[in-house]
Amino acid sequence: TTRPIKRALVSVYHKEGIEVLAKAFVAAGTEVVSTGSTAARLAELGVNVIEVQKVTGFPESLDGRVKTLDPHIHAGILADMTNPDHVEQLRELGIKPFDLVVVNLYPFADTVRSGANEADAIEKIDIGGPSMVRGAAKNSATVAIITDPKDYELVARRVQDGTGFTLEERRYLAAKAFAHTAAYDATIIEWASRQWPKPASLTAEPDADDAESVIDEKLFPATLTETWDRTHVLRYGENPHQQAALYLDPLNRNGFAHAEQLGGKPMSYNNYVDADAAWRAVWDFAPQIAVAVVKHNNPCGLALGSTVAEAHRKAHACDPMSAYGGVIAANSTVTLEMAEGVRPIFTEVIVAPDYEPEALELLKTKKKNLRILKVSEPPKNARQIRQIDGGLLVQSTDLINAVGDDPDAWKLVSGEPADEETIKDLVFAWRAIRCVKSNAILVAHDRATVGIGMGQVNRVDSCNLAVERANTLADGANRTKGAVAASDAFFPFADGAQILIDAGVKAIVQPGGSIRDGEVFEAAKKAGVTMYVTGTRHFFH
Ligand code: 93A
Repeated sequence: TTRPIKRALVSVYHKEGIEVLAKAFVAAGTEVVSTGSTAARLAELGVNVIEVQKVTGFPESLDGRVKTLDPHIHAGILADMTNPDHVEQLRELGIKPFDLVVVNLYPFADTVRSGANEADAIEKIDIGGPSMVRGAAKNSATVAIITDPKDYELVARRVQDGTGFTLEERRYLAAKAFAHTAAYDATIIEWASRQWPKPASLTAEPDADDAESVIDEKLFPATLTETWDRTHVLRYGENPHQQAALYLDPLNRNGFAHAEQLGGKPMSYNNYVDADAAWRAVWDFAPQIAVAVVKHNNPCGLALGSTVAEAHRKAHACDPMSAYGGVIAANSTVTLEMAEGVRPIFTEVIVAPDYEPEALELLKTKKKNLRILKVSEPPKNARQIRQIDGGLLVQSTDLINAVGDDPDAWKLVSGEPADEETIKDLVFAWRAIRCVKSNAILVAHDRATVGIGMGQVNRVDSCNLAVERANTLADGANRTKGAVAASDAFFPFADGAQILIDAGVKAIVQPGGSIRDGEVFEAAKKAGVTMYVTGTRHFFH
């Protein structure tokens, strides 16, 4: 399986360290094919190098974009010389195989980091290099691929002593090479998705053909044949005259339905619905500490805190009246301090990834009816299933850090850019609004909701509700003044935004995209209110 290196292809951006290779090539009489400046450098070092154009019969062209992208090169890389048919074809084509490919890629990451403009960055996206690397890695049956200058010494030795590499070694080098191109592409993806965010013209619902082609087959198989096992028969359904049971999704073994109950009465159908909503509201805020209080499938308070107890206090303070008989979810371990805070509040269910032993003890002994659930983090690529008459609708979960959630990509359409503190509140409000039933308007201050308007059939009512809740539930305090607001979808008219502006919010975040965006932005501008558009929305019905 060891293959001596008789013919090598060398194309390296960084020329450092190739002296040692050159020396070995000369000593062993290796035939070396190489690109422009690599060939020049190797020639300087005394290698009798063959320029790539000689092999391709085609000039290096388009400013170097096309150098090695040619079948005379790629057939030489990809021919499996253990396959007699490949050997025969190469002979007929007059192409010689390579035993070794040495490539290092255009320095894309360094170029971007140096603050280069877009055109320069694009020019540093290596296409020919990764093609050779991946070709050689695929064909590790006969080719050794080197992408790491640290390996030059090793290669030089193997060239010079005529041993080449064993199959095992070539396979290892191939795996390393695939990792290298994957990391290279990941850098390009990160840059491109920042540089070229999704334009509004593509944010509309994809048409059916599009949707079919991008669907994740694991979550959306052509036929749902998975087995869903019944785990609990519930006492009754949403109402006592309805029968009900819980089934487990085989594709989401960490989901909320799999929660372990540590105390309290059996879970009811409505408990499951509300506790799921509460858990959904907080879990992916991590590593930030978040607590939600939910009633009737909607949050009546959601907040971040430096401790879980603080987050709970802030969430509860949003709407203490509605929190009565609610469900509480925390995305981090419930501490004794939080348990003390929960103790006086009539609560149906508490959900968290864990409990301090003293906290659990207190909840179990002092709140005997409280259902205590311990749940692990669900997978990020989970799906949601909803029944319609005669069918099931399946969609991927709307997660925090969805497209459009990064404030760096938001567009300022009115007022001054928000200061750091305000941005933090806007980001919180925008993330929090995912769990509020549409039409949703959320007013927030200091990383806590202070007024939520949800589930209304027009946005004006949601705006009024959010403002009213913020200000009537606060013992006379004005909680909208100086706060921020988020809207889960665009304002179709300026009237809803005007209600928030009149209530004194200093900044608003919303998707934008209404035909009357101009009027909405104008209303904010007139009042000197900062407004950002995100380009994506967070409907939740
Ligand atoms: O512009 S490319 O994507 N097109 C090519 O056909 C090609 N072939 C090799 N870049 C290409 N390369 C890259 O050129 C290699 O990955 C290497 O980084 C560099 C070496 O070119 P030179 O030898 O002229 O410095």
